[in-house]
Amino acid sequence: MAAAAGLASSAKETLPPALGSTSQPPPVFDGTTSLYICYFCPFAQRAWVTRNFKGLQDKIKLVAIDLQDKPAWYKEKVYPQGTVPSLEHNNEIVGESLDLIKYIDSNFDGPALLPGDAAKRQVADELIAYANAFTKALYSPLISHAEVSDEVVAALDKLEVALSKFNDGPFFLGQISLVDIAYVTILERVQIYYSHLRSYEITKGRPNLEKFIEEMNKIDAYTQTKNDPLFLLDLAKNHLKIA
Ligand SMILES: N[C@@H](CCC(=O)N[C@@H](CS)C(=O)NCC(=O)O)C(=O)O
Repeated sequence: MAAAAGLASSAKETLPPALGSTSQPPPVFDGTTSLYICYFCPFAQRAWVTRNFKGLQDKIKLVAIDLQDKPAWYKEKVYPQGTVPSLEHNNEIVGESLDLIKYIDSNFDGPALLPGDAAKRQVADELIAYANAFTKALYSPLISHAEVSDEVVAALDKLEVALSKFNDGPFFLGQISLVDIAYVTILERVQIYYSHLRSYEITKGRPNLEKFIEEMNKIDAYTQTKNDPLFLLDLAKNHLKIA
C-alpha cells in the first residue's frame, strides 16, 4: 500500500508562526492549497501527518492558527465552523479531520494510504468511523474527573484486538494507512494523560498497542508533528480542565 516515500527520513520543516488576532491575515482563495491547523490539536495533526506522509510539503502550505487568540478572518472568510483542521483546495474548503484525511489521500499524489483490497478497505472504514467514539470514551473520564472506566478498558482492548487482525505489519491494516493516522494523535495524548493523572499505562498488557506506538514513533511524517508530552498535559489541564 504505502510506498517507501512516506517512511523515508525527511528534513525537519521550518514551521510558520501561528497567526493570532493581530497577525497579518494570509491571502485566502488565491489558488494556494492551504491546510489550516493548530500545532497542538490532535484532529489537525491527523491532516498534517497525512500531508507529510504523502510528501506534500511543497503542495499543501501549512497555515497555523493560534486558537487561544483566534483571528476573526478564519471563521468569517475560511471555515464558518471555526475549527481546525480545514483545507483550502480548488477554491473549496474541506473540514472534519476524518473526512479530510480521506480527501487528501484521494486527491493528491503520494503513497496511497487506503487499501485497494475491498475486505481491508471495509475494515479501514469501520475503524476510521470508530475513531470519534474512541476519543470520546477515552476523554470522558478525564474531563469528568472519574476513575478509569470499563468503557476506557473496553475501547483500548478493542484497539488491541483490531491490531491483531492483519499480520503483515504492526499497523492496523498490517501496512501503514489512514487508520493509524486517525488513532495515533489521540493515543499520543491519552497515553500521557492516563499515565500522569491515573497512573494507568494504556499499553500495559496490550503488546500490539505498545508495538504500534513504537513503530509510529519511527515515522518522521508523524514525529515531526509531535509536541512535548508535559506541554500537552498542561494544555489539556488548563483548557479541557482534565484532572
Ligand atoms: N470533529 C472535528 C474537531 C475539530 C476540533 O474540535 N478542533 C479544535 C481544536 S483541537 C478547534 O478547532 N476548536 C475551536 C476553538 O478552539 O476555537 C475534527 O475532527 O476535525
